[in-house]
Parts: sequence; structure tokens; C-alpha cells
Amino acid sequence: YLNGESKPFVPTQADYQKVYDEIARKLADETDYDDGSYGPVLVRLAWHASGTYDKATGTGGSNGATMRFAPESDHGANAGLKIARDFLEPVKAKFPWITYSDLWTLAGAASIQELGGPVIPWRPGREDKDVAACTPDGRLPDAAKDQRHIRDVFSRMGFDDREMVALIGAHALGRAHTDRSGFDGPWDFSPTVFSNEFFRLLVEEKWNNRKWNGPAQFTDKSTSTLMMLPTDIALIKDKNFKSHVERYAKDNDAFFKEFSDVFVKLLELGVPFKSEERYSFKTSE
Ligand code: DDH
Repeated sequence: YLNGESKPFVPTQADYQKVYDEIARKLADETDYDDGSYGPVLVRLAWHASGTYDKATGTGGSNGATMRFAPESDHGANAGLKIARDFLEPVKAKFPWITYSDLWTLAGAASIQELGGPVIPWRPGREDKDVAACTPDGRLPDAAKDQRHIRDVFSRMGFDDREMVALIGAHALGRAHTDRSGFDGPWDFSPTVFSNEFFRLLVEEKWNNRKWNGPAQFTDKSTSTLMMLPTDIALIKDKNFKSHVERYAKDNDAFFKEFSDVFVKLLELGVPFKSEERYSFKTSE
């Protein structure tokens, strides 16, 4: 119910587009973050809200937005995501009818589109849950590990090898921070542009161990300014993963199409939607 109306407010696609437009406007106006955009950290918020899903028990996933609460907000994997949640608070205040769970996932979809990625058809209907629904620590992937760990974590959510590789292509965006994960640096030269550059660099660049005091990570031979995590390098050590990396490195259209499909699936894991309808939002000019 809004503004003392007697009928419940039922938002339409146009209402959700207004939320999208507000996020897009804030992304364009507020450039005081990292490489000039909050988009990457909003994508990570949507992913960490969703990637807790466990298909065996039906727990976790984006429905609930339980990362608002400790202990989940304090899980090591979620370090730094308060910045993304705080960025969205004024949007929630302006559109109080939207749930946090819908807002966070919509912001992830909007960020992919605003940063030049594919359209991410998005479905409304998530409901917020209370602190009791917080997921246990350890459901999100650990960057220090190998391909076995990637398969363990992502098959728990219900993804196959091809989908795992496509999803991790989101590392075209943003960077690692020593005060959050301990790792350091961006994956490519345009961390605010969604592209297949992560895959192209993985196959075309030579990756050496970085000599530094931080956790084991890799750096590019040509410029020593980029980085790969151990789990990123696992994608070219594993034969089946590598076949998809090579395909995406050569074919940006295939990556965009397959990423969109799998990101849609990620954002919907475990959500008991009442409607089938997905909205394709208009990207800003
Ligand atoms: Fe990631 N990611 N991610 N990631 N991720 C980090 C940053 C970002 C792993 C570890 C890290 C996905 C998969 C994995 C984004 C999106 C996605 C950082 C650095 C670590 C560490 C955090 C920091 O210090 O700020 C691991 C491990 C995996 C794995 O699957 C094995 C997926 C699937 C996505 C996705 O969106 C679909 C984005 C975006 C960032 C950049 C955040 C930022 O602030 O910039």
C-alpha cells in the first residue's frame, strides 16, 4: 500500500523501468569510485546475493536479501559490498515498494547493460526474509583454489562447465582490492566496459606469478599491471573449461548471448516466482 491508498500498489514494467533509470542515472552521475563506475561492485552484489543457492536444500539465492544482516554481511567473501548496498539505499527510499532482493538483482542487470553488456531480461517477485534465513559462510567460491573447487561450488547451484566459464567472464569488470579480498588489480584495461577481454587476455597473454607479499596471484608478462586469480587461471588449466574460454575469446557475440542466459538463471535461483514474465529494460543513451 502506498500513500494511504486502499488498494495494494502493483508495479508494472514501466515502474521497474523507472527504478532501472534511477540506477542508470546514479551510475552516470557518481563517478567517484575506482575506475569511474559503481557498476562492477553492483554486479558483484547481485552475484553474491544469488550465489549462495544450494539446490539440494533450496536454501540461499537472491530471494531474501539476507546480506543486509550479520553474520552474512560479515562473511569474508562479502567484504566491500556495503558500498554497493549503501549506493542503492537512496533508490530504495525513492521506490519503497521494491524489495531489496528485487532491487539488488535489478541493479546487477542494469549495471551489465549500462557498462555495454547484453540485455539481461529480469523477472520481479523476490521477497525479503529476516536474519534467520542468512546462509552459512563458505558457499561462495574461494579464489585461492582450483578447478575442482569451482565445479563443487557451481554445481551445487546447478550450473554446468559451460555456464561456469561464461559466468566468470564477469571478471571483465572491476578489480580486486587488498583491503577486501587481499588480491590486487584489474583483469583488463577497461574494467568499466563489459566485454570478452577477460577471455582474450587469458589465452593471449602470458601469466606469471606475481612477486609480492600478498596472496598468490598472476600478472601479465607484457605490462605487469593486470591480474588473474588462481581460480581464473584454473579456467585455462582445465581442458574442458579451456575449450569454452577459447570459444568466448574468439566470439564476443557467443559470450554475450551465453552470459545473458546464465546471469538470468543465476539471479533467479531458488526464487518462487508467481509470474513467468521477464522484462527487458531499455538501456540509457
Ligand atoms: Fe568475482 N571476484 N569471483 N565473480 N567479481 C572479485 C571481484 C569481482 C571470485 C573472486 C573474486 C564471479 C566469480 C568469482 C565479480 C563478478 C563475479 C574479487 C575481488 C575476488 C577475490 C574482490 C575485491 O577484492 O574487491 C571467484 C573465486 C570466483 C569463482 O567463480 C571461482 C562471478 C561468477 C561473477 C559474476 O558477476 C557473475 C565482479 C564484477 C568483481 C569486481 C568487483 C569490484 O568491486 O570491482
